[in-house]
Amino acid sequence: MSTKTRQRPTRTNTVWRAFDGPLTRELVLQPSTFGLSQVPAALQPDATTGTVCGFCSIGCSLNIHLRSGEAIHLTPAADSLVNFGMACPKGWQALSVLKSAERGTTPLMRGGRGYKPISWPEATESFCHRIREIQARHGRESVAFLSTGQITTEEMALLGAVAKFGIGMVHGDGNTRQCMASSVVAYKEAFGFDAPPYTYCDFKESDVIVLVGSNLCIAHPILWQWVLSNPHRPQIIVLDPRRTETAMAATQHLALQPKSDLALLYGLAHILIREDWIDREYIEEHTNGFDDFRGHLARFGPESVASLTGIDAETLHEVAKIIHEGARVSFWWTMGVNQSYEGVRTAEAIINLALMTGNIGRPGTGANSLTGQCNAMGSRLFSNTTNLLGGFEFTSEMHRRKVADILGMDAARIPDRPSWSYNEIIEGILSDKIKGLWIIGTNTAHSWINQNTCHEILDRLDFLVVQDMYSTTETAQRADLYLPAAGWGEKEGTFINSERRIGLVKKVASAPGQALSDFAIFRLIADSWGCGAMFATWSDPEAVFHKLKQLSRTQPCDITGIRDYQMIHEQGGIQWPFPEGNPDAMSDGPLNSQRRLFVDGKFYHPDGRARFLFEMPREMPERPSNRYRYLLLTGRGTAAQWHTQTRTAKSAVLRQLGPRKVYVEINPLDARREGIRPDQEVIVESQRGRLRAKALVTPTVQPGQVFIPMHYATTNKLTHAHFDPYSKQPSYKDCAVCVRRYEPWDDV
Ligand SMILES: Nc1nc2c(c(=O)[nH]1)N[C@H]1C(S)=C(S)[C@@H](COP(=O)(O)OP(=O)(O)OC[C@H]3O[C@@H](n4cnc5c(=O)[nH]c(N)nc54)[C@H](O)[C@@H]3O)O[C@H]1N2
Ligand SMILES: Nc1nc2c(c(=O)[nH]1)N[C@H]1C(S)=C(S)[C@@H](COP(=O)(O)OP(=O)(O)OC[C@H]3O[C@@H](n4cnc5c(=O)[nH]c(N)nc54)[C@H](O)[C@@H]3O)O[C@H]1N2
Ligand code: SF4
Ligand SMILES: [Mo]
Repeated sequence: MSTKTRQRPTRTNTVWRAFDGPLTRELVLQPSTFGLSQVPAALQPDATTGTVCGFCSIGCSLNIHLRSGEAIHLTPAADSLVNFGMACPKGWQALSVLKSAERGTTPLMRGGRGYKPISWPEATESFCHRIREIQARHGRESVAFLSTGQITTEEMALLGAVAKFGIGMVHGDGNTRQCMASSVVAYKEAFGFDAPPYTYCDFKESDVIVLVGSNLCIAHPILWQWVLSNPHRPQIIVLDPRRTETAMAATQHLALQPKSDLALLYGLAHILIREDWIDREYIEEHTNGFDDFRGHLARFGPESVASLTGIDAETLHEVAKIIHEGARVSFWWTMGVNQSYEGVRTAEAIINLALMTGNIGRPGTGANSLTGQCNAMGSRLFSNTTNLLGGFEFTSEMHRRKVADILGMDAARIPDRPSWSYNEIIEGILSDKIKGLWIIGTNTAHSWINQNTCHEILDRLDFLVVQDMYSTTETAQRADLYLPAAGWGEKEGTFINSERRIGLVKKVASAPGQALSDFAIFRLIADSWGCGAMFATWSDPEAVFHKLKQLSRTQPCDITGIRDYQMIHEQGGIQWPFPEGNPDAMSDGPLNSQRRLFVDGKFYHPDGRARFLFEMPREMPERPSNRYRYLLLTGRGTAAQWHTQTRTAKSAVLRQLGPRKVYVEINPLDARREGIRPDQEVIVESQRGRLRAKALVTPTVQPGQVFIPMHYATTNKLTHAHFDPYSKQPSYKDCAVCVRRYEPWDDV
């Protein structure tokens, strides 16, 4: 390990656990190992271009080295504002996952015995014919789409416009529902717009960093590097039931009981008020609802909070004091918060802490939700699913007219209702309201909660279209029609990263066979449907980008000051908002590269104030019982595995860096109690299904809890379909299971 990254050995030690093994250490830490001098002459690049990584939402800049216009290898961009010369294993391997025999090379139609290859005209004609037929028989709303945070913003916008304004669908949602919906609702309610306020530099400038349900070392490895580059020797407080890699590297780990966050956060707020450790001036000038919140907190004294959370009153007090003493405190959260039956209120409880202590709008502060996928943030603004394009409301006639005017379309074509959410679409299939479904860039049959029912449900459809890079995904294999899509690196467009930075992705490789970019597929479908004329000026991604700019005008996410793609490229990404005429856009010098929101204390509600929101905690719907003794937590396993592994499993290097087979982490006390030895095969069972796994006996999970990564096809056989009532986000991290030894007669 290089000495540079070992400024504070006690912390870095454990970080690299995620990448254990000499090979990966080099991959992550020493780009120079892969210096161009070592590349054989025949493979020397003749050009290099910059792009943004297509896996996680950090949005690392990568330099792609080309020969005759095709990528031959890549290195992380040393001058990047985001990743300063580093990448995690997924980034390093981004090109290798494109080359696979499992890539779709031609459209496929399900026939009598399996699938038969068809041409694009046949595919789009069949798509339109079947969908028209279903709509004629069951109504316009009987066909829906499910999309993704992993295509470009321009593709999302085109899909949302073609599907809703062209084809007349009303319902279309994205996999971002599984991921970000709770943060979206929390921000809208508290700030008046879905606006994560931070810039990554805040990790570097904080003196207290609070991470709630966020395993940065695994899920956002380069952000952990930002934490390590912090010169203030920050306090790092991690709230996570598991002793994750991040928790081990923190200065304080609160291993709270799962889903007791709300009580704990209210407990902290209670102490902050009691000790008068709050910023009265900030509360007075910039917020609403504090007095009611204070009243609500009366019930969350440290003693009762201790009994609910498992965190004693003294520790709670100590943490409140650290927050009070910090001059710059930043609060960050991810799926341990959002994926919950009370995710919205938990996110809002974090926002409340930032507001009441005045930790917002200044360097090193903020109530900061970390996004997951490379373009989840693009989806939040421009996918035309829950919001009308650009963060507008479908229900507002004024908004519909405004959007229609900008796009030169008939306002009557815009639905006057928001879409059903993902779970409502799935339930709609069950109640025969949805008969046709178009799935783009998400692997529903693996990743949706409670998979057994999900499989049955997908099989009920009259027509399932799956558009994916690979024809072998669990979902593609259930399709009536499969459309082969180009992936990251094979097309152009923009992504928006977690810190609201718009980055440019380039075409650096050719898609295999007849696979087409999603953009091209949406245009073909529009033409075949007969609504192509509506999209005549949506000719290429950059033309669409200019439309999105116009839609954003005067919205909080105004990007009218971005001249064109070239400007994004030159600046290494530009954070929204970036309105026309802003001082940065006017100057010839370099842009202010780290921009945060709410510097002036003005929020997006009409009165300019942020709101305190709160509610009593709810009962966990499925608590462990005598029969199902353990609470199952799920999440990310290693830095080398991405979600359902359709992409990462294609790389020989990445396959070496994550366990191939499903495993369950179980505490040594529980293992002993169940008579389970390390590495033994076990059965994990919930009320809904069971799976076979290898036991990883480890004290990183608490007694009474077990953990299984989401990367394995069987994990969601166990999960229990329940949701946050406001965001409709699935609560993936709490259901009751039993664990026992596998016996030879077990049929699993
Ligand atoms: N390597 C890798 N990186 C990824 C991804 C990937 O698949 N692989 N996916 C990306 C995506 S889309 C996302 S959304 C992010 C997710 O990033 P994270 O949210 O950081 O990842 P998770 O492992 O899902 O969940 C984080 C933690 O929540 C904890 N947790 C569970 N229940 C509770 C609870 O009740 N309270 C608290 N406080 N914590 C709890 C879990 O123990 C887990 O350690 O990662 C992104 N980055
Ligand atoms: N138990 C449990 N389940 C979970 C979670 C959990 O923590 N626990 N986390 C949830 C979260 S946060 C998320 S984000 C979801 C992720 O769940 P999914 O979205 O299902 O996961 P991916 O494997 O990323 O699937 C993306 C699909 O898109 C394809 N693809 C990639 N790029 C492109 C492209 O450019 N065009 C097209 N057309 N296709 C493309 C890939 O091949 C892949 O099949 O899983 C959720 N499920
Ligand atoms: S940290 Fe995220 S954006 Fe950076 S290289 Fe890894 S997957 Fe890509
Ligand atoms: Mo996610």
